Amino acid sequence: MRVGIVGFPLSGKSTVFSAITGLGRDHQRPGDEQLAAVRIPEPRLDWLEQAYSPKKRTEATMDFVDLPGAREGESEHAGMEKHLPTLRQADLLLVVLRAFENESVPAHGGSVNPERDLRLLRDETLLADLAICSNRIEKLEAALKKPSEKREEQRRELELLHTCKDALESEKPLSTVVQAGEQEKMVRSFGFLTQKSQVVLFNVGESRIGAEPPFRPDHAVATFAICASIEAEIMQVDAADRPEFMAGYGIQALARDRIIRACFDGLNMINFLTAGPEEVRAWPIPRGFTAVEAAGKIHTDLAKGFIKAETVSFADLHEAGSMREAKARNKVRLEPKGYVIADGDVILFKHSG
Ligand SMILES: Nc1nc2c(ncn2[C@@H]2O[C@H](COP(=O)(O)OP(=O)(O)OP(=O)(O)O)[C@@H](O)[C@H]2O)c(=O)[nH]1
Ligand SMILES: [Mg+2]
Repeated sequence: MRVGIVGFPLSGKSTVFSAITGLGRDHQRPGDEQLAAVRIPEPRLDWLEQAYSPKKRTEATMDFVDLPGAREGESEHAGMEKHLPTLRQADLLLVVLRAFENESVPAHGGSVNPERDLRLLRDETLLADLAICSNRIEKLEAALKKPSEKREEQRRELELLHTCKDALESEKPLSTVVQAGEQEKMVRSFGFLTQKSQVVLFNVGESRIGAEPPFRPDHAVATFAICASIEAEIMQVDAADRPEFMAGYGIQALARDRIIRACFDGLNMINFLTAGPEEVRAWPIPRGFTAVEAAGKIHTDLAKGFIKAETVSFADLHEAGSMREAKARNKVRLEPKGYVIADGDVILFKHSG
């Protein structure tokens, strides 16, 4: 799972990266792409950890990528063109919009205007995808003039790409036209930017801490307003001292946990949980995964020798207080291979071999 941070120069992308990953600016080398894995908050593990006192606790992680800023003299666009290959590899885009006033930091376009910036960024992504679409259409049309075994496949791809092109030309993101399943598979390798889920982040000034986002953008899976510079600063403080600093700024909770979680949800991922004396652990899987697919995430042997998935929802386990009591209350089910996993299921896979 990879999140790419995008935004105009000096919108605060690297500051947001710091606020989320906790990596200070002194760890970041200007001119280099930065990548860091962050743990996805899973508060249900807190309770499981207490209940099982395991040797180890393991959360799932997600990668965040910050692109290098534009060099002096480079044109003042989002610089996306140069970074397209990196962005296309991301699963989700975290869009950073400048919403803070600070005279010493020049604003893109000469003024602070997040609405305009979002429009311009969207135009850039639409155009970038359109270029890929047109290119591929041309190639496919040429290929279809010659006899080939892949004719039928190529014709279907061409049809889909025409649908994509029409959507892009009427300024619709591809997330609204490409269907999950076969269509998604057909265009996956292109890494269309407008097909990716977007989380939009307004980077507001110190005076607007705690304010609501100024507007709710269309096609965003979640929207946040944060003061990235303050949150990045607080992340540099020892965890034990953070509450005091936060209180000083009137911040109740850092936005990072909610942002990471929103990215996870935006990717349509859920966690199932395993718990025992060795380890309590969160396992990320796409929503809709079956029990046998989930077992395969842990180990291929578990999928191969799959017998049943002993399953209890976290809520039921928590309410019962222990696995023994959950069983006594008939809350623990033996699910077959095709059972569709629900978020927060606590599972023990029964297997042979
Ligand atoms: N006042 C204020 N300044 C901020 C905030 N966020 C970032 N800045 C400042 O804005 C400047 C640019 O921030 P960066 O995080 O480097 O922005 P960027 O988008 O990574 O910039 P490039 O990588 O060069 O495109 C820095 O001087 C930050 O300290 C904020 O929330 N409030
Ligand atoms: Mg930067």
